[in-house]
Amino acid sequence: MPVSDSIQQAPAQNAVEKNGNAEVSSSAALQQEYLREILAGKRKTSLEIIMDAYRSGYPIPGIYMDIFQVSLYEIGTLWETNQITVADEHMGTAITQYVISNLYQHLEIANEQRGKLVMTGVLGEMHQLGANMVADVLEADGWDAMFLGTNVPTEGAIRSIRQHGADLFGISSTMLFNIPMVVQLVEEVKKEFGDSVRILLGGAAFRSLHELPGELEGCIVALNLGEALDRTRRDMSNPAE
Ligand code: B12
Repeated sequence: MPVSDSIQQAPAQNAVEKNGNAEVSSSAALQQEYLREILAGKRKTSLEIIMDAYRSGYPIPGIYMDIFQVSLYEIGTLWETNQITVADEHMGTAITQYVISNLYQHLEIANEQRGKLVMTGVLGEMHQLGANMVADVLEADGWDAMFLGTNVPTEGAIRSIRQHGADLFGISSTMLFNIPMVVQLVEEVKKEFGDSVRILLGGAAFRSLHELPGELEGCIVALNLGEALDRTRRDMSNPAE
C-alpha cells in the first residue's frame, strides 16, 4: 500500500485479535492505552502495544499520526495544565523515541527513488520527534533520507547537504521564536546551493504563522505527515529540475 494511503486508511485497519474473538479496537482506544502506559513508565508494554498494532496491519505512518502525535499533543496539554510533571513528559517522550527507533527497522521502503533528503531541526529547536517521523515517512516513500536530529548549527547542516548531495532539505521548527533562525538557515542554503536544493519547512511554528516571511518564499511548507507526502510528491516529481 502506498505510504500516503496508509495514513488515511490506518484506523479502519486496526483489527486486533484477542482470545479468539475478532475485536476492532478503535485507534482512539489504542492511543489512550498507549498514553496510559508511557505515562506509567512502562517501556516494554508500550512497545508491545505498538508492535501488536503493527503486526495486526496498522501501518507505521498511521501509528505515527494517530498514536504518537495525538499522545504527545495530549502530554503537552497535561503538562501545560500541571496535571503531569516535566519528568512525566520527558519519560513519555523518551519512551516514544525508543518505540520509534524499534519501528524503523519495519518501515517498508518504496521502490521508487525520489531523490536525496537531509532533514534537521533548526538551531535552538529542542523538539525532535516530528522531524524524525517526517524523515522516516519520506524515506519509506522513496527518499534517500539523512536525519540530523535537532538543534543543528547552520555550518554543519550546509556540510551535510553537500556531503549527501541533497535535492531536498527539510527544516523543522516547533517554537515560533526559532523562525528567525529558520530564515537565516534558508538564506544560507539559498546562497550556497541556489535553486538546486528545494527547501521543505514544517513543525508547529508554521501552524502559528499568519503569513510566511518573504525570505521563505519558494519553500514548500507542510504541516503534518500527510501534507509532507503530498507536497513532496507534487512539487518534487523531478528533483533534478
Ligand atoms: C516533548 C516536548 C518537549 C521536549 C522535546 C524533546 C524531544 N526530544 O523532542 C522538550 C522537553 C525538550 C521540550 C522543550 C520545550 N517545550 Co515542548 N513540548 C513537547 C511536546 C509535549 C511534544 C512535542 C512532540 O513531539 N509532538 C509530536 C510531534 C509528532 O508533533 P509535531 O512536532 O507537531 O510534528 C508534526 C508536524 O508539526 C509536522 N512537522 C514537524 N516537523 C516537521 C518538519 C518538516 C520539514 C515537515 C514538512 C513537517 C514537520 O509533522 C509532524 C508529524 O505530523 C509538545 C506538545 C505538542 N503539542 O506538540 C510541547 C510543546 C511544543 N512545548 C512547549 C514549550 C513551551 C516548550 C519549552 C519552551 C518549555 C520550557 N519552558 O523550557 C521548551 C522549548 C525548547 C526549545 N527551545 O525548543 C509548548 C509550546 C507552546 C507554544 N506554542 O509556544 C508545547 C505545545 C507544550 C504546551 N502545550 O505548552 N518540549
